[in-house]
Amino acid sequence: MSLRQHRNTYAEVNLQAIYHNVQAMKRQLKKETKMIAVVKANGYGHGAVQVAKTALQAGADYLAVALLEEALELREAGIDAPILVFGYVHPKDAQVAASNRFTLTVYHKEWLEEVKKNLLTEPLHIHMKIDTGMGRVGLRLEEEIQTFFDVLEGIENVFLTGVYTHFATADDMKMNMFEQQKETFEQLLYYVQKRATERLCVHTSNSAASIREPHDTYQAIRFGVAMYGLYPSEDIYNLHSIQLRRAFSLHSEIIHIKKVKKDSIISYGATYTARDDEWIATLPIGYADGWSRSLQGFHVLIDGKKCEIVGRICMDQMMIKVDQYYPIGTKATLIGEQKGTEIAIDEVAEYLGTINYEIPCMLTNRIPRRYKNR
Ligand code: PMH
Repeated sequence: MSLRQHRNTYAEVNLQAIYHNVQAMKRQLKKETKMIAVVKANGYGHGAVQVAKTALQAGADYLAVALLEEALELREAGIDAPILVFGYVHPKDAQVAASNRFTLTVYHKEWLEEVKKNLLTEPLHIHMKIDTGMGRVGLRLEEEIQTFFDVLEGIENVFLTGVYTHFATADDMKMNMFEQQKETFEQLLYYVQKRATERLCVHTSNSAASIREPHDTYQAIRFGVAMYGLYPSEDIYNLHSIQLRRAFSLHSEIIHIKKVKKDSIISYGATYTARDDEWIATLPIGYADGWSRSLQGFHVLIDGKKCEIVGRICMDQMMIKVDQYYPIGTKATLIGEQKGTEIAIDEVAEYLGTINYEIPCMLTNRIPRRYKNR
């Protein structure tokens, strides 16, 4: 899309911050603990290839994505590191995974039975997923684990090299479900290790668990949201045990400005009426960019000052109320810092009633990502 070079609305991703966050986490881990950098969903909206390269330079050992397509994107960009795919990959695509040296997540004996029908020309590594309470995917019972191994042992070229689970409440210091999941995992891990033929890479910790208990992590951690400089929750932030740097900011510029008379109407649905004679500026960003219509009433920064988003947010544009005339081309910051004032991703998330994870992910690929390395 040629828009990528020409648009004056863009996200800026500070790769130096990502580098810092990887190293800050690594310093807290035991020396032998590996780091799996989670770059699914286009690196949580930051750009998978650039984040992956930066994370590897900073000392991450593996990458993880959700989809086969996402893994292929990394390989096509020349990234050679081991890649774990968290999500479901159809058995017919096992050969593609094997040829590209991807590690797949498996939690069905039926999946193995399908793969068994066609001999893979290269070895395929898999990690077993155990469901210890998240209720999403994974083996839950000892019997399921035993039958999984029964099928696996009859298949050539498929090797179990790891086992993992995922926590539902590691970011919430009050929930003891975290402890229960750890306990369930320990119990089921016993049966897995008893039948495994090689030493497994065991991993359970997401960002929250890694920050809470950096020394209690098995062989690897899966480092996601904190790598991007976002705390998984207020509880984790309040531990004050790691200083993260935010990597993402979002900018646009004024493309039109006018003084409207008191009682003038702004935008679709006539939901805003000027309370006075007011300066109204237009910014070229809208809900088709992922800047949700629900952000009406929130604010952006112009000249370091918070300016209200007035009227309905349109598909490609929105209006803001400014305190004075500003020339066309004046920079607007929607996320990030301007003259010492900041709009954090967490504030946008709170206004929308969601979590910080969702904000960079929801901004579509109409918004080019620019990379800063200093
Ligand atoms: N491991 C798995 C299996 C995950 O799904 C995720 C994030 C992570 C690790 C990293 O978690 P973190 O970003 O909290 O460090 N998965 C998701 C998800 O599915 N929805 O929100 C986050």
